[in-house]
Amino acid sequence: MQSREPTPVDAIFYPINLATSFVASVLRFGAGAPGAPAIAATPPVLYEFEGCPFCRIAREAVSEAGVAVLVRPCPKGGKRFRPAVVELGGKAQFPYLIDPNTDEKMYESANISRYLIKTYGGARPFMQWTGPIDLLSSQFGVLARLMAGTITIKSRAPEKPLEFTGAERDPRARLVKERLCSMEIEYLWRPISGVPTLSDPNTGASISGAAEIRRYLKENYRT
Ligand SMILES: N[C@@H](CCC(=O)N[C@@H](CS)C(=O)NCC(=O)O)C(=O)O
Repeated sequence: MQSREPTPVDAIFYPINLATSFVASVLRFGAGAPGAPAIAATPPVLYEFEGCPFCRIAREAVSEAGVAVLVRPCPKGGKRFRPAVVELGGKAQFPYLIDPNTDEKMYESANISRYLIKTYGGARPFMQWTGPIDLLSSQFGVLARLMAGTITIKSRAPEKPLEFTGAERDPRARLVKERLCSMEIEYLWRPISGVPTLSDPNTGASISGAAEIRRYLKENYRT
């Protein structure tokens, strides 16, 4: 069930969250605009977490490539998907990408970015031309959000992955992805511009708007 009214805490903190998320987007000079949509027979799987500056670089490439990916969030201390990365790749390092369409598996944000662009299209994300500023500004972006999406929040795992649309560059979408990440909720991410939307095949719910989605996640999946 989704209540209509924000709690007083949400009403106070949401505008602050939105403002600092906007700062994070500005620090990236608006990088992460969705490119032309690309089709993958099966979505590549991205293991990452929002509070990781390297993972942002990989997510911006996902956006640029316009390809939908299955995100398996791996915040620090996460138990749901982190172990799989160690098992599959040999170490806990993020981001990590698996593409079932080509059987490619890889660490390293630069390799992931190059691979996605080469395989699914788009141009090299522009921040990568800035050399060390790329990582530095991504780190500042993490700090602007007080490292949101780094630690876990107790949650119940949905049976089927949720489906989320929103652009990497969009401050509202970031607020949703941070929440999904901390709750270790797997989701099919379609990097598309516009108001963020969430569909939940487990309940049939369809929600738009970041504040509403965050509330839905809290009410339905927090334990
Ligand atoms: N050179 C790697 C660095 C990746 C990296 O250091 N990621 C950090 C998170 S920001 C990590 O995996 N730390 C170990 C952990 O979170 O357990 C890249 O560009 O992907």
